[in-house]
Amino acid sequence: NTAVAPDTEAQAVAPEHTRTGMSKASLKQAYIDNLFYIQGRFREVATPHDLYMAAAFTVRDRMLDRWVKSAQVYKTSHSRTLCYLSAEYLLGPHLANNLVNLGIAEVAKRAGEELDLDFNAILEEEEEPGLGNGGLGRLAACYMDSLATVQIPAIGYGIRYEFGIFDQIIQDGWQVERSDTWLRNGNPWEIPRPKISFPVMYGGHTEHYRDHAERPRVRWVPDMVISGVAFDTPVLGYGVDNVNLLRLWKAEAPESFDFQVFNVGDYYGAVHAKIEAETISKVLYPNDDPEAGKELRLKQQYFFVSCSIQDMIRLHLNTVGPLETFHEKFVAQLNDTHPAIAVAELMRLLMDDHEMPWDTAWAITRATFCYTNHTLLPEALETWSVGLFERLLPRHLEIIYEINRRFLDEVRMRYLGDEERVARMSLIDEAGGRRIRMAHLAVVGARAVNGVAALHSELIKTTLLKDFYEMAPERFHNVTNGVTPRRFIVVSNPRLAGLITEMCGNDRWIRDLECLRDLETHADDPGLQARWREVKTAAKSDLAVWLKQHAGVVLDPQTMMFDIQAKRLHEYKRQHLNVLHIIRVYQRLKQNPNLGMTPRAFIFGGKAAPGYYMAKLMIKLINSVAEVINNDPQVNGYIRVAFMPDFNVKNGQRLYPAADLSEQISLAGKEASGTGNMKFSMNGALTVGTLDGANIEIREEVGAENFFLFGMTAEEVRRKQTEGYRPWDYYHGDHELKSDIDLITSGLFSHGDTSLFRPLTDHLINNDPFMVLADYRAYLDCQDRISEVYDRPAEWDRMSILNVARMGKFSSDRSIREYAERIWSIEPKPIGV
Ligand code: BZD
Repeated sequence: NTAVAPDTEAQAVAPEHTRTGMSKASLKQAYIDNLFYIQGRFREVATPHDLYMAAAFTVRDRMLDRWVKSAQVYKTSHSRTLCYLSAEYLLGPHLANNLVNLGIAEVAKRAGEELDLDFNAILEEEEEPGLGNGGLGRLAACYMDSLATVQIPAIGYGIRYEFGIFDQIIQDGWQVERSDTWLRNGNPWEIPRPKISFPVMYGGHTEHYRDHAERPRVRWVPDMVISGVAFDTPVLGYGVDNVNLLRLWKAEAPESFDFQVFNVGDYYGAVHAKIEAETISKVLYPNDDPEAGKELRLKQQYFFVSCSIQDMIRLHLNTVGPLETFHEKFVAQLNDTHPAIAVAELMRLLMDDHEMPWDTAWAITRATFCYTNHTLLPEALETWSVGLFERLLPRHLEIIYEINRRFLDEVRMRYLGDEERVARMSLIDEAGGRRIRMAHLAVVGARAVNGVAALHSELIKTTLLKDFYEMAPERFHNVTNGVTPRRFIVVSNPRLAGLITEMCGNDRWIRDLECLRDLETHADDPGLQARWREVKTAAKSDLAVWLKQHAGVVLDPQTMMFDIQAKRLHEYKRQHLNVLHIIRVYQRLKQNPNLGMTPRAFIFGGKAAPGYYMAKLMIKLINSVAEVINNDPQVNGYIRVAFMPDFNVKNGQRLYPAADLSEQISLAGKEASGTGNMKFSMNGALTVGTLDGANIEIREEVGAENFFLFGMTAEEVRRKQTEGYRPWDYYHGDHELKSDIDLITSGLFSHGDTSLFRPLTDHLINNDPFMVLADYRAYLDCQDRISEVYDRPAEWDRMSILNVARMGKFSSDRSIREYAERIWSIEPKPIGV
């Protein structure tokens, strides 16, 4: 093009293809070409978004040859393939991550500089796909990164929501939700596949008949058919040529949709039907526990599951052949129960469409699925009313009944006369309105079940799925969660990544996180400690700048400890315990303004489910306490409180590097694993935490002396609950606790309004289901110890270095290898381009 003078350097590397070349000159030329030919712009008139798109296409081009090659290798070698079925993928921005995984982050940055581009501004321009709520959705994204990196052939299946998780803004201290319009400016990372499309049926009735050979058959006559269209996103592994596929389905009215034939004269009705079809992939449900009975949610689940299973069958028939070997080609991992209907769907397709007898179909189905549980909270276990199922998925209900009938026969045979056990294990909860227990369907239909941290997996066996464990203990596993160090160290914290690489002498740790152990020998080295601290302070400064701009709070990165709790707002996660500590410190300072204390910035981030009143009130409380403290000159030199609006992957990447202290304070036994705990610790934060979820394993790894432990154990919690927990006694038995709670109700934080926070304080005093009051004193004592240690920098830095050095276990690469070896039996398949 003529807009920019051709680069002489670019001409010098002529043999390099402009779409694949990795040299600086090629990248520059490709960037200018893309800006011109794809965006139709030259530099002088390009908008920031044009500049971003040109960068995205330049990077995407470099993934495509690897993608095609991977597909070829996987196909010709008939590779056993993992299909990850997840209703959520919380991917985060692609551009920086893909640059890192391609290994061209540095050269691209230099190319950008030479083109006079503001590299950071380009990265900031990307709108992240927020197709998930929290930990579960982010785990799916980390696993996609690791699957490619450890070279496991895999397809991630999910939903291409038009609106992802809402954007959070804070108004007058309250959370306000804004719709997330991530597709507004187009998505350069996806490739639409209009020809890969499947019909999905809903409603109607079934017909039982006999075929020409007098075999009993079933026909499902639906009253609605929509179509699912594939949108593919390449997922490149780090430092390898493997590119896996993330295939997300968009709901559309079927192609055969015919206004004339189906809706004679009813034009309006026809348009309505089209809209109804498209509604199915419109919006992500923003609850991180299932809201009972939402018909559209069940439609969404079945929608993506049906498309995915049909796609797997198509792939199998195209490559391997007979469906009898389906389970040898594919393993399907169910990410919680959201895709559990897949068990019935595969049965239906094998029997009704492919004429397989029940026993054969069942053997294949059972051999195909594995199920990951992510919660023990009873209110978070998914059930669907039989009535809704009958209306929406009549054929699946029949199949579920039949699965249940055969399964309960087995139970009866095994436990003669134990009808209570039969009722407990049934796929149908008969108590108070019949409901289908999706977790039971997943367990019965899967050959392996796993929890996401050691404690959680134990509790699954002893409580939630005890009966199932007794019947088939060999099917129960633990795979402790992990997170990808590419996004959560290399991309988020380049300064720390650089320092680690320097200390280790190479960057092998990025693919083998156990290499971080090399840092251990330097933990006491004052030289490293000083640089370690510099890196942390620089990240804190970046965060402080951002928070000043976006939350209007000024924090001092030099003197203040950054104490951060970032996660979904939930009573069991106990953000209010954190707030009680802040109020205690505040009161101490007010009583003794000369108290020499360690300055702290208390930073929060997290979204509340829009319908979860108590969680929203906790946000309001945090912001109200912030307002009082930050404006009180008597204390605000020592403590400040900030709420980061719109905690998402992108903003998380600002928080993790900047934390000195990571708050992981859920009630023991409630947090299945947690993954934020790992992200913080990997970035050198020390953890204050309970013996819950993966905290236990983090503490084991980093050493008890490098972890701030407090609170009851899961066993103590259980005992207290059975003995009868009385929060009232704690409230009256600890005058500081009482005075902290009373300060909330006094109206100090609510401009004199004594009723605003009542629902919260009353609930604590009278019910306190997550035992905040019981752990209060232990938490405060622990926090005092933390402040003391923070005042001894050499000790703190040593602990911080050791935390990072011992985080090898928490790479999602390790998790994926465990799944691959112990559960999936899938071998890595390297790709050589
Ligand atoms: O899954 C979370 C758990 O609470 C964490 O302890 C765990 O670390 C992660 C990953 O295993 N669960 C969720 O995030 N759950 C949801 O987001 C969710 C979403 C929709 C419906 C139900 C739950």
